[in-house]
Amino acid sequence: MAATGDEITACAKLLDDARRAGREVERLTRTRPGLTLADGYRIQAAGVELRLAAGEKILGWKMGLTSQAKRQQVGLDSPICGVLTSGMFLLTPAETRLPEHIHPKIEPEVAFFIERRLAGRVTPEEALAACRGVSAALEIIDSRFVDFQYFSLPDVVADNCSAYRFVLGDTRLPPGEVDLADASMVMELDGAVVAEGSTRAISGHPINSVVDLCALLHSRGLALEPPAIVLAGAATQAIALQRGAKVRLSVAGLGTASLSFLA
Ligand code: OOG
Ligand code: MG
Repeated sequence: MAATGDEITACAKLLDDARRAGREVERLTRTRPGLTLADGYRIQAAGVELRLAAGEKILGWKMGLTSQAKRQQVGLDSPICGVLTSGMFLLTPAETRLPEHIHPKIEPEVAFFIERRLAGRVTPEEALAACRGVSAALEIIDSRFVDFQYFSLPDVVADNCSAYRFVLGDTRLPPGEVDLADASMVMELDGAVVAEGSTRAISGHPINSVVDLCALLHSRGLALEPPAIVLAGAATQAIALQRGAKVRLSVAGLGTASLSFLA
C-alpha cells in the first residue's frame, strides 16, 4: 500500500535533518517494509521542496546505478535518478571542507548541459542534439543511511540517490567534439590511481543515461526541462573519501575535474 502524505513528509524531514546534521539514520524500509519505489520518488521530491524552501535552486538531475560496477557495489540493479541543487554545486578546482558529511565517497562521471526540452521516449541522437556541452565531473555521494550499503531502491531513491556534492570539470566541449563512446577515465586519489574505466561503462554510452533519465521522468509525468545539468552516473565503483584527500579525474579528450577535501 502506498504511503500516506503524512508518512512521505515525515520521511523527507527525517532524511533532510540527517543530511543537515551529518548524522546517519536507519534505512526507511526497516520500519516501513511496504515502501514502494514510487513512494521513494515522492519522498525525494518532498526533500527537494525542503531544500527549495531553504533557498536552493534546482540545477538538474543525476542518474545513478548506470554502470555494472556501481550496481554490483550496492547490490541493486536498475538505474535511478535524483535531483541536483545549487547547494551541491562545485567548480574545478574545488577546495572545500565539506561540512556535515557522514561517509562520503567519490565517483568518476561526466556531465551533460541540456539546453532543449526533452520529453518522453527520445533517441540518443535527439538527446545529443539537445545538449550544448559535456564535461568531466566528480560526484561525492554520502548516503544518509547507516553503513551506506544494503539499502533498497525505495530507500536510496528517497535519499535523493545519496546526492551530496558534484564538481564540474575545467573544460566544456560541444558533444560533437568528443568521442564519448570509449574515452578512458582515470581517477587519482593523492596521486595514486584508484579507479580506471571507460565512458562506455556508463549506460553503454553516457548519452544513454540522458535517454534513460527522460524515460524515468516520463513515467512520473515529468520532462527534462532546460537548462539542466545531467550527471550520467559513475563509470566505476565509488571510492571512500577521507579528510585531506586530493582527487583528480581525467577523461581522455575532455579535460579534468579536481577536488581538495580540506582537513
Ligand atoms: C547511489 C547513487 C549512485 C551513481 O553514480 O551510480 C550514483 C549510491 O551508490 O549511493 O550516484
Ligand atoms: Mg553518481
